[in-house]
Amino acid sequence: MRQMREKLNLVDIVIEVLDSRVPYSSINHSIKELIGNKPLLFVMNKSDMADPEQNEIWLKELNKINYTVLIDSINGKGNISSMEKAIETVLKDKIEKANKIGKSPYPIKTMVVGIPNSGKSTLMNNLARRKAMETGDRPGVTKNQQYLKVSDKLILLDNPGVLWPKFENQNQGKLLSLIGSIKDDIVPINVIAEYGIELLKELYPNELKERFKLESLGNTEDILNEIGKKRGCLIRGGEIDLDKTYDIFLRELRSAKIGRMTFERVNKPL
Ligand SMILES: Nc1nc2c(ncn2[C@@H]2O[C@H](COP(=O)(O)OP(=O)(O)OP(=O)(O)O)[C@@H](O)[C@H]2O)c(=O)[nH]1
Ligand SMILES: [Mg+2]
Repeated sequence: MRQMREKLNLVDIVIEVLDSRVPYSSINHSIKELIGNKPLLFVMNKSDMADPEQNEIWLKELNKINYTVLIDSINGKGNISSMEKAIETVLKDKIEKANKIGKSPYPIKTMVVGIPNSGKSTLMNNLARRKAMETGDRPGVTKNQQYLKVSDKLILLDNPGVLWPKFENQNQGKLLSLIGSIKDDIVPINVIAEYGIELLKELYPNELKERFKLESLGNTEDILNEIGKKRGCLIRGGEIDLDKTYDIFLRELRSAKIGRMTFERVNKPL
């Protein structure tokens, strides 16, 4: 946060990269406080892993808070132009003002922020059409701020992912662990997996049943045991290897193999 504050005066706009699977909990409200009046653009990333219907609902909802664009950075280069357009829309007044006095508004300097693993560096690589930034499917890949010149019109500044100092409630921490934005050694893996099962029972019961060939959905412990059995996670004596089961379940959930899912609902607190 300190590093971001130091660079704030040098940029024209801040892009906050959100994870579409947790649209509300991936907003870091202390960023808004930090940047004050600096223009802010929300980008709903990883939309290809989120529930398509919920994507549209959340896009409308987030637009009530702040200008928001929905993109799918992995598939399709069409997103690049929608990003560029969104940046120009948010900076419309500034660009017009500069043009009026015959000054170039370019290059637009953009600071890219967001929770760990939301896809900031990937988005930057896509915008630059080359793999300039290191990316990886775990939180904490980017460790330092780094500039990337996309073109004569656009310069981006990557930042390490940050979480806010205090969660609104305990479930928020579990939710961010569930999607892989918090390192697995922070919240115990059984707690994350059990929370995941509970959420799926409520929001996506059919997908859960289908993926693991479950006949019915009983209590959470039974479901995890059943998944372990179905996947052959056994230790000597025929007991279920629960650690292995948690790992399989979380891996499949995080990679959207169970289905495209959004874990938060508009107007429904965690
Ligand atoms: N399916 C899908 N995967 C994505 C998308 N964007 C990024 N990813 C993947 O998500 C993982 C994290 O991407 P990064 O770009 O490293 O994320 P980051 O926000 O820079 O992460 P930190 O630097 O650790 O904070 C990588 O495995 C990417 O391939 C997306 O839109 N869809
Ligand atoms: Mg990164």
